[in-house]
Parts: sequence; structure tokens; C-alpha cells
Amino acid sequence: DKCSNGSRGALVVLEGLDRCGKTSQSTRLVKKLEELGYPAELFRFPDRNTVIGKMISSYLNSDSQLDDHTVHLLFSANRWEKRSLMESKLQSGITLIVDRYAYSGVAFSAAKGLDIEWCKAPDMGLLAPDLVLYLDISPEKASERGGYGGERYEQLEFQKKVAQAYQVLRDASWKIIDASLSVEDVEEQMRGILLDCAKTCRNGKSLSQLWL
Ligand code: NYM
Repeated sequence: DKCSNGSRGALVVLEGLDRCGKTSQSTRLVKKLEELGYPAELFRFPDRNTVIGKMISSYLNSDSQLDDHTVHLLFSANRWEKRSLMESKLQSGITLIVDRYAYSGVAFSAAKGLDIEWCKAPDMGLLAPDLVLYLDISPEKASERGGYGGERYEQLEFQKKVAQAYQVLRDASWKIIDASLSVEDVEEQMRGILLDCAKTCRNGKSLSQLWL
């Protein structure tokens, strides 16, 4: 068993605009890791299965209205309610592929005009990712992909603002993936980077905290 020597899994986050392909790529990466002998699981935020997640889901479907700050804090709380579970999975040797994380929280709220520092504050102290993969696609191209599903935020003008907020947020450690290519070619760009990261974590890199 991979965990018997105490080595941990990697925390890998996929970020990007709506319709950038994160969800199908996350599923593929979990399968690929498993094939290569790295136990892996998929997490996604928002996690709509919790009580808080159901409030978020209702807001996204426009079944409820919430103040921008309120919903921002709900998204953050939804990550906090998974923090200890994520930590124990990582410590037991499981690599987590996470479809959206705190960066989505900041980018989408900043796109509404909220202050970036205010947006970051509630997520400080969450587990810091070992790797952030940014699936880069133009808002125009993303909007052409099978159309948007009609949820809140799925509009071209808003997505342009989200893209700008991600630009402000990203740092040199992020890996920028060309997400305009085929599913196979997008995965190909990520595979090597992902395996390097999984190896580094297995070899004892320690977990750290976000934005502290
Ligand atoms: N979203 C997601 C936020 O606004 N803040 C967050 O913290 C997170 C995690 O929710 N348009 C937005 C981005 C998406 C929407 O996500 C639902 P998904 O990946 O479509 O289920």
C-alpha cells in the first residue's frame, strides 16, 4: 500500500472559466493516476451535497437571491467543511484532483466588484494546493462550447471579468494549460506536470496553508 511509508498524496486544483473543460479533465486525471499506481479521488467545489452546498446550488439556479458577500462566504464555508476530510485523505496517500477551489471563489466574487483582499480572507488557512492547473481558454471560445447551461454567471460579459480576475490572482507557480485543444491534447499537457507533483509529494514535501 502506498501509504504504509507515510508518504502523502498531492493536492491538485483545476481552475478556469465556465466551459473550459475542467470537469471532464478532472475525471480523466483521476483515472490516469489510478492506472499509474497513484490512488486518487475527485473533489469539486461547490460541493452541492452538503446543507451549505444546497444553498449555493439554489442560488446558482436563481431559485434564491443572496447578497454577494453572503454567497461568497457560503462558497468559502463549503470548502472549510471539507478541509479535514481532504487532509486525512492526503495524509493517507490519496492524491486529490479538485475541480475549482478558493481561486474560483475570489475570481467570481471579484468579477462582481468585491475587493480581492476581502475575498481572499475567509479562505486563508485552507490547505494550499501543491499544483494549480489553469485551463486557459478565451471567454468567446468557451461560450461557443455547447452553449452555457443557463446558471448564474454563465454569460460572456461576466466571464470576461472572471478571466481578468484570474489574471490578477495567478502567480508564477500556476501551470497554464491551453484548453482550446482537443480533450486528449489538453490531458497530454497536464500528465507530466501532474506526475512530477505526485512524486514530489510522495517523497515527503509537506502540506502548507493557503494565503498565510
Ligand atoms: N463559483 C465556484 C463561485 O462563484 N465561487 C466559488 O467559490 C466556486 C467554487 O460556481 N460558475 C462558481 C463558478 C461556477 C459555479 O461551479 C458552479 P461548477 O464548476 O459549474 O459546478
